[in-house]
Amino acid sequence: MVRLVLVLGDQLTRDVAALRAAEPSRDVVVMAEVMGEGTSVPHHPQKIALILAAMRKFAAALEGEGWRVAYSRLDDPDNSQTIQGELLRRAAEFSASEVLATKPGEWRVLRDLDDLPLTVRVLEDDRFLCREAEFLAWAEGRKELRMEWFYRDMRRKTGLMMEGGKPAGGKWNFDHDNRKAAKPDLLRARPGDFAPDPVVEEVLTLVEARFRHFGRLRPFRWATDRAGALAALAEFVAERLPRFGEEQDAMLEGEPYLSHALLSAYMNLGLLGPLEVCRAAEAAWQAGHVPIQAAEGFIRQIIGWREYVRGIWALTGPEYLDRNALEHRRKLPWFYWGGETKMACVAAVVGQTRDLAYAHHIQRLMVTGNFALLAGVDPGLVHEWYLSVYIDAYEWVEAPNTIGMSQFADGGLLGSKPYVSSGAYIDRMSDHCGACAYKVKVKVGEGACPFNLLYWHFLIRHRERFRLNPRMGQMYRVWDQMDENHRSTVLAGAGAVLDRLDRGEVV
Ligand code: FAD
Ligand code: DLZ
Repeated sequence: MVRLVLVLGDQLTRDVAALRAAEPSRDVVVMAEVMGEGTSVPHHPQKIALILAAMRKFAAALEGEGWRVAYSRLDDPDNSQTIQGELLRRAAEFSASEVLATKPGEWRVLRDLDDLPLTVRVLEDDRFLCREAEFLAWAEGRKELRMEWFYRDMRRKTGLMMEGGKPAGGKWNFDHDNRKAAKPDLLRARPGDFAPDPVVEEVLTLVEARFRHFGRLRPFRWATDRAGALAALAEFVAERLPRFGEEQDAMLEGEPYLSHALLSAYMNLGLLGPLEVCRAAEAAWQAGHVPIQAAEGFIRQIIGWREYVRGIWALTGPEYLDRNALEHRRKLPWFYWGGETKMACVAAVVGQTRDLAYAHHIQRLMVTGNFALLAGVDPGLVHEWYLSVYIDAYEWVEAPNTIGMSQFADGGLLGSKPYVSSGAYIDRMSDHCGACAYKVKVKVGEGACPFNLLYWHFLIRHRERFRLNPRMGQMYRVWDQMDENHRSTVLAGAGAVLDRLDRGEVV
């Protein structure tokens, strides 16, 4: 009896569980380009193009290995344009009643599979270093889930940068030497582009014709197969990793990449595995090419944060997407989708996101995320934006980062305090404020930076929740010592900014 083996657009590795469990002599691999996935949120055109091009190349590679692949192209006249529809169509075509699938990274897609009138066997996605059950066992009975403890266990488990059971260099974490403020001599990296080949060109033309979403499609620079992803990894390790860490949190106008890896999209698609990426960083450190703080800081992002957020996603389930602990209800300001804003930092990050489908972590967390949180935007809308606009965005990784880390909508499950700051942090970590229409040093009145005003508004409207938080008490003491008139002017100024947002006026 033929079985269908579903391979989704972000499961492009021979090691994915459903392919490992399948038999090439008997089973048919089903891959489907569908509008249903392309429009589930308004994905950035570069993200759609990357997925479709990588799917086509992966399907060709499987066929080359002898697999039977039933591949639906987006413009096939018979394409039903949903994953479910394509599975049903292929089931009829091959007289199959059983589907082997790897657990999708989005609850919506899993629900759709569960609803099919076929026998669907969903296998765990084990492309992670920590299995779901292992994370659940780790979380069980803990009063607080904190990434740092999880990370240490993952170091012990993988042996990465461990010496005789102890962390290399005698410390788990070298962040004391990392995260320097913006300075002019930061690495102005120009990562190599992957010129579109005929497969990519064909996909670009298709995406251009079919999707009218926020974001520029061209120039398209991404690698679309494993060989390209490996080349991108080698380039990062040789050229940018040595300064990773030190420059991790800095932002410079017109410099989107600095010393960042640009590897998340490839890992999330399946073109690179997390362990091989970490081993490459570890080897560069062992060879003396990379300082310990850079290698440790980078590996922590992957075996620490990446695995941790995936565990949180698996632990919390679909209801996590609806969390709104701070009861924020404001609409997402139009400038997130390309409208005008006078805030130089926000304009830089949104502009870069439109052009590249990429922003690094601090841009996502402390500029666009920070503003949305300070302004009280509905976290569901913030989640939809992040899931749409980034090249690496899939719910399992995006939702905990947005709903938990960035918007504190899970009430502190993922992080112990909200990531909010006034303009001073952005000024220290970037060079955006110099040419901004607002003045970061101005706290109230004409020209005051909206981050300054909204920061206090946020703290005061959530005072009951945060006043006893040991990491925030100091800020409440600062507020309480301010002159009464000053405090009223700050809150009135913040209220005026929020009114302007609500009226759709330029902020
Ligand atoms: P680098 O800065 O060079 O970091 C190296 C690697 O570490 C990344 O490739 C990534 O795999 C991993 N990593 C670092 N931080 C995180 C993190 N917090 N969570 C998971 N992995 C991490 N990452 C995604 O992969 N997909 C998303 O949809 C996504 N959404 C985010 C939304 C918000 C609001 C925030 C604050 C962060 C989000 N991140 C997401 C995490 C992080 O911003 C990206 O992984 C990183 O910017 C990717 O660029 P890079 O490869 O150059 O990473
Ligand atoms: C994101 C995406 C897009 C845009 N298009 C497709 C597609 O046409 N076919 C497909 O199999 N997968 C696509 N994906 C990825 C899926 O949405 C992804 O597998 C789920 O969101 C789970 O992570």
